[in-house]
Order: sequence, then structure tokens, then C-alpha cells
Amino acid sequence: MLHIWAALLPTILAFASAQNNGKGGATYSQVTTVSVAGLGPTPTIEDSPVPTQTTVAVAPNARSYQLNSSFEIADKPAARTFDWTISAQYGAPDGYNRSHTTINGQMPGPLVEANEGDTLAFNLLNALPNDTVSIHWHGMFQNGTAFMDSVPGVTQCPIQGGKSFTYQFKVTQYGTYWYHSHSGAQYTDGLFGPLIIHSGDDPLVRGTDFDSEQVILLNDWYHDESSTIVEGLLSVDGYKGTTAAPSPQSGLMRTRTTSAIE
Ligand SMILES: [Cu+2]
Repeated sequence: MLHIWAALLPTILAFASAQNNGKGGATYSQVTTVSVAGLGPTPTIEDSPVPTQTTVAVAPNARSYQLNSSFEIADKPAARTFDWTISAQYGAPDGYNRSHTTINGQMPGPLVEANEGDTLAFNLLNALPNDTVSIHWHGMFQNGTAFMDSVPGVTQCPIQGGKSFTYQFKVTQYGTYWYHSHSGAQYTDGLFGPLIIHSGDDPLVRGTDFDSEQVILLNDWYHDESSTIVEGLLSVDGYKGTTAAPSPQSGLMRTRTTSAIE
């Protein structure tokens, strides 16, 4: 465990291994897939609930972060839409009960899989009563869609409690990435997850070179919520008597994502 504030960044490892598919009902949704020509109008923050769409549950093994064996890796661009509700829920992943910031009840958030060239849309509803949210798509180029980059106060307004916002952008790269809250240090409360972009150019082929792929996500875990830690660090007295970066109480390796929250 790295005891520095900068090491809060979760480390996501994706590797090929021979494993059986996990099981368990997915709590996230991935809906209609259609071909698209462009990005359409720039989304705006709305008062209305998140747009309702026909929701088809996919990735039945999402909780294990095992990549979906039925996901079609293709060069044909598709639109993928996700409906995400951000809410606070209590859980004790290391035995200490505290509030988490979750996506559709999951901490960390759902595994997202897409192909290079796809257009992704995330319909976000902030169901946190007292906190704003934003989500940054770490490493995405956002060429021409800078307003989807999620820097509250710079590229967008913070998403207030009860409000919805749609992030929409085209993916023009591939690899193993992650997404995370860009509001304060909120991502340390659990608002982050893996973002896997496939490519037809991948020299390793499922079924030929490997059997399955598994994301392993590691993160530091604090018993205090980020708002408490940041408030302390920004005060004269510091957090727990010091303005030095605090050490985490635990490290989590969450190949299962919801067991502590259910
Ligand atoms: Cu980032």
C-alpha cells in the first residue's frame, strides 16, 4: 500500500487468464446499440429525471469485473448508452461501516466496455442530497468534446443533487482506462470504475490467445469520508493534527464489487 495522497489513484489491471465466468445479476444497464454518424447536440444539465430508455441487462458477470465473453469486438461504430444513478449507501468492505458514493448501488462502479470508434452516452442522475457530482473519463482525448471532460467550474457546472446530466463523447483510442469523480476528492468515497476500450487491432484474440479477461481494481480506502479529510487538510490545524497527506486505513482489491453493500 502506498501511503501517499497521490497514490489514491486506483490501479486497474486487466489481464488474460483462464477462468470460468462468474455469476450474479448485473446491477448496471447497457442499452440499445445502434450505428451513429455523429455526436448530436451538446447535452445540457436538466431538471428532468434521466431519460428513460429500454434497458437490457448485459454483462451478467459485471460484479466480478470479468469482461463480457459475449461482447462483440468490432470495427463498426456503435452508440452505447448507460443510465447511472449516483447515490450514497452504507457498507463495510474492510469491516468498518461508512457511507460510500455508488453508481447504481455499486462501489466501485460498473465495468464499462466499448469499442474504439463508439459513441458513449452516460445519463447521470445525482441522487446525493447534499453533494454535487461529476465524472471524468480518464485518458479519453475528448477531441472536440472538451465540455465532456468533467472539470467542475471549468468545463461544466457541478451536477447538483436531484439534477441529471448526460456525458456523451466519441472514443477514438483503445486500452485499459478508468473513470472517476472529478469533484473534490469524491472518488475516494467510491465513485470510480474501469473503462475498457477494445480494438479490432488487438493482437491478442479471445478464444485463440486467451480464454477470458479479468479486471482487478485496487484502491486505498479511508474510514473518514473525503469531505472530512479535505476540510481538515485545508484548515490551519490540518487533518488529525497535520497537513501532510493522510495514510489510508485499508487497501481494497475488489474483484467483487457489491458484496459489502448488499
Ligand atoms: Cu483521471
